[in-house]
Amino acid sequence: MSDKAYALFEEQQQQRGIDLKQVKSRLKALNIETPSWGYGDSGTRFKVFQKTGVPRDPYEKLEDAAQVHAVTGLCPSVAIHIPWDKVDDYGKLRSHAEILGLKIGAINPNLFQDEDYMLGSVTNVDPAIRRKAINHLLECVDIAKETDSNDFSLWFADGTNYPGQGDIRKRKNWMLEALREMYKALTPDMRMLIEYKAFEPAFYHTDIADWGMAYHYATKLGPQAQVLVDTGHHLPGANVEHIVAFLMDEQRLGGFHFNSYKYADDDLIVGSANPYELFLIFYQILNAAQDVDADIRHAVDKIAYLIDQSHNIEPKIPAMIRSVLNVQTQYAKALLINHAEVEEAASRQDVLGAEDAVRQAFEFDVAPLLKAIREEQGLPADPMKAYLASEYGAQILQRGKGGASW
Ligand code: PSV
Ligand code: MN
Ligand code: MN
Repeated sequence: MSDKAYALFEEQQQQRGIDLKQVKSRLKALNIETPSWGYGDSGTRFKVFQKTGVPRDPYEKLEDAAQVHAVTGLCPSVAIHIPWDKVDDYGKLRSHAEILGLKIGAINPNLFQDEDYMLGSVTNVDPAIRRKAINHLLECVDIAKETDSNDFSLWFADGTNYPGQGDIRKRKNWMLEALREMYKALTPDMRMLIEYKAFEPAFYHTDIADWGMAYHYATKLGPQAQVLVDTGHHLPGANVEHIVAFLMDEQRLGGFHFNSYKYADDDLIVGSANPYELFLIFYQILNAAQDVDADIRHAVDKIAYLIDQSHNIEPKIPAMIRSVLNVQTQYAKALLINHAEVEEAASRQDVLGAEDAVRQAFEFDVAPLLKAIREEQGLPADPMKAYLASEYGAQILQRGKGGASW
């Protein structure tokens, strides 16, 4: 792609009244956290396929994550999952991340893989199991102090498979009790990002099934609790961008787990099935970023963007690079929306004009823009190509099969 392509793009956007300086600086500020579990072996309930070259421990997961950051410049932090990423010395893990130019990001407590949790963790009818689950949440707060992490992504598999199996109202209150105890243990910079999911593994009811329930707990707890929107956790047809706009307006949108789905929690590469949805999510975020209310604008700056995927048939590092680039591409497109034009058409009640003003931005080819910012940042013009041309993919094959898995 030539500089001519960028010159043409620049001219086009200037004519549309787009401030490219601002677009570029926003693009350069974009950070997308990658998940440690996206580098390990993962699968479905049918099979976890073992790949050659998968990291054998949390240290190697960070090494792979560093490769993604090196070629994209977008991923300076890595979320960890406890106990999948349990180590003896979290200070050492943190130093390892720092040497690699990374930071340990969100801590994800795991309250779904222990035999004791079959009928629930924090909502289990047995007080001893509830205690054990709360202790794990508190242990994660201690780990976060050692890794210098501020965010917790809290997803609970708790729910029931049959009517009558559990007392839904009692479980609702046990959930709040557990969250309250964890909230009290937070330091002032920490945030609880409460995730919801419509169903799976529980199929009759899930204790935090949708954004309204997550929002309820967040407001009961206080300002350090917010909602985490995992794009794969909705029932088909849900308008995710509406949820995003609503939560931002309430200053309770803490972050995202990005992935793509067609049917349910498919955990596929973000932007692969529905890139327009991702673009429209960013449209809502950028709309809030211009709000007259400074508190809403500041809340937008604090949104955590995380990938939450399990690559089970595709090679892990390139799959992660693909995801991150898909997010960057849709964000770049959304930055080309002329909000004044949308608003003007909407205020004239020009339905088609308003829709056109939004969609137009999606239809631009942003490749020249992305290439230009990568050049300015000293990054490879084509991150995927650069990774594939590196020796790293071949080197890690020495690790053999049987790497870390969930
Ligand atoms: C659950 O489906 C989820 O999306 C939660 O975020 C977990 O922490 C993650 O997957 C990994 O199991
Ligand atoms: Mn998730
Ligand atoms: Mn999920």
